[in-house]
Amino acid sequence: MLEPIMTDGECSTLRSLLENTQTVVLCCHQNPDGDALGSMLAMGEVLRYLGKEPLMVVPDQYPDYLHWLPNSEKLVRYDKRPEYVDTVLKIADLIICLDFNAFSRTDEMASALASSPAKKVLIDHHPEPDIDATVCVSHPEASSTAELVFRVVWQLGYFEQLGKHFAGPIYCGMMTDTGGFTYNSNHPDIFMIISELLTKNIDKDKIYRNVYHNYSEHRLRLVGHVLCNRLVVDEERHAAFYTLSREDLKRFHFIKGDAEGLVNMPLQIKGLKLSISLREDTDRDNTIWVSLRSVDDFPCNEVAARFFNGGGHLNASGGRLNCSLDEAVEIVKQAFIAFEDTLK
Ligand SMILES: [Mn+2]
Repeated sequence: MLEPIMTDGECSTLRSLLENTQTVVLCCHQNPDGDALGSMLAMGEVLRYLGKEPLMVVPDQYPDYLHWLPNSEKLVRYDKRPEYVDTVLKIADLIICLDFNAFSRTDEMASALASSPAKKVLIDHHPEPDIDATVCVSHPEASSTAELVFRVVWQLGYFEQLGKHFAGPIYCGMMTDTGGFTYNSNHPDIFMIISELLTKNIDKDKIYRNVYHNYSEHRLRLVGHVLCNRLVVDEERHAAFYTLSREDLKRFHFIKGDAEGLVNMPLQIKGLKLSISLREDTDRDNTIWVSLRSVDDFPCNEVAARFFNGGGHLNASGGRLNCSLDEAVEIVKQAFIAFEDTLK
């Protein structure tokens, strides 16, 4: 039913890597999201099925709404235990890179990954992979890395033997990277995969609630505050932005994950094509985290690359500025003007 995603050669190379290596490290990008963690935990389950206990490393903290994921207590944070992870990376025979396309996306962990003698496998859906991998499964058109992990496992023939601790994280990754299957999810295969996952007795409604109905009262009030007081809509250019200052974050007891999904909300305005979030870092001065979302064929990744030192997908991108919030607002206004022909 599903088209193979790897060539026969890639498939047998990957099988032999997975079955014949001893020390395996799984890793994902910094600020891990549902897709990064879901892909990693599902892959961890595959290796456990093959009789190995992989080291699963996240570069830094992951959001509270993902703590329910099975086996997440086994995740090791690189920012907390760098020496330990470095030691394992030096003796590892295999590193599986999930949901990122360049080592720099793992922040502090990048040099240890690059210098490790281990063979690398890349499974990812970000464009232009820049990692020298023995097996590279890179498909920017895929809904999520979790979908790719499913397809890889399906082709390897492992799926039947796996259970809900594989299926749940895969569903979580696919769901979160498509906004609950509301964008980038029109391919019929996606729903074939979901129907296979459901045979493993996952509770998809519970997974939805775990992820999307897991907010504090503060988060809800922060959303109200942003939409009411911080959102600036450029009606003429079909674009909007908002700011989240450190003061705002403090006032609403901001914790990691509280801004999740907020940047999509302005796109609920009829005709709006581009939404940009500017968030001041909670600790570092002059660091603004930029998040961009767009609809249809408007390329927010081009805006991210040209104005915000970033990049990403056509409809979902990110970036970072080293300046004040006021200066960042000026840059957003310039970006709206620069892209006005495409926006109008
Ligand atoms: Mn992803």
